[in-house]
Amino acid sequence: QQYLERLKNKQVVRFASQAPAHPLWPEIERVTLEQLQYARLGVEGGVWQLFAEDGEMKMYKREEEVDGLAVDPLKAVHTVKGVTGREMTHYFFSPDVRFEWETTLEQMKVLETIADDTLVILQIHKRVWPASQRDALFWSHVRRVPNDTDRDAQDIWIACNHSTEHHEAPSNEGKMVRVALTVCLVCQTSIEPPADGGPVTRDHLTCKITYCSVVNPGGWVPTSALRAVYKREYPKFLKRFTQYVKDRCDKQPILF
Ligand code: 6CM
Repeated sequence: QQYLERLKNKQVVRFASQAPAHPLWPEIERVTLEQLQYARLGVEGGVWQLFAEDGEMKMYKREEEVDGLAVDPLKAVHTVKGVTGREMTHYFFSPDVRFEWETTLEQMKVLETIADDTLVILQIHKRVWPASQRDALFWSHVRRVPNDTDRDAQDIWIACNHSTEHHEAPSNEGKMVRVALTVCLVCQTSIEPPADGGPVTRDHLTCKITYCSVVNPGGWVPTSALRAVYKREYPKFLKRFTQYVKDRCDKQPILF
């Protein structure tokens, strides 16, 4: 009994984030859990339009405009072998490796470390002609979520990015147009245990991924040009990012 108590406390310490003390926390908690529910909804029902497909990867969009600006919600599903959900979301969240896979970036700065799992980040994206250059200021949070629908299944991992404000980067300064974004990457690992009862290796892992994104470009941009950029850039991003994580994890111990 004492041992179980100690184990429980150890886990609480290990998994508790320092973020709950921060004023942004209620929003981080709400948006992250909303995004998780949203990602888990299927793409059936006729509102989602398939616009890109490559092997296991499928990308869907809904064409929507706000004040004449395209803000098309995007949802992508993918299945990647040999990695875990924890590894996927870790590399999506970690600013240390962002330039390894994010090709739209010019500069990036961590403005605030709220906790190990929660950051405020300012990004300057490459200019795409004929539009003005864009920046993005968002909090970024990663967490493990116990799988309540199937207790035997692996936990779910989510990384969530959502636009915010910060005194170090007011949006009305400079010539950048600030985009507004809500993005999530939700991952779940499944393990096909070896028939001979041997150890689980990367050959026995499959990671199911859902990536959702809504970006408001924040200022004038021709809708058809924006949609053409998204059609090219989103599949490129997801293929490059997942391949990066596979290569990075290969020959490394598995992080469940
Ligand atoms: O989710 C992705 N990346 C994350 C880390 O960088 C993060 C950032 C998302 C920013 C997306 C906004 C890009 C701004 C694009 C400029 C629009 C102007 C185009 C003008 C066309 C004429 O969540 C991957 C994001 C992949 C984006 C393709």
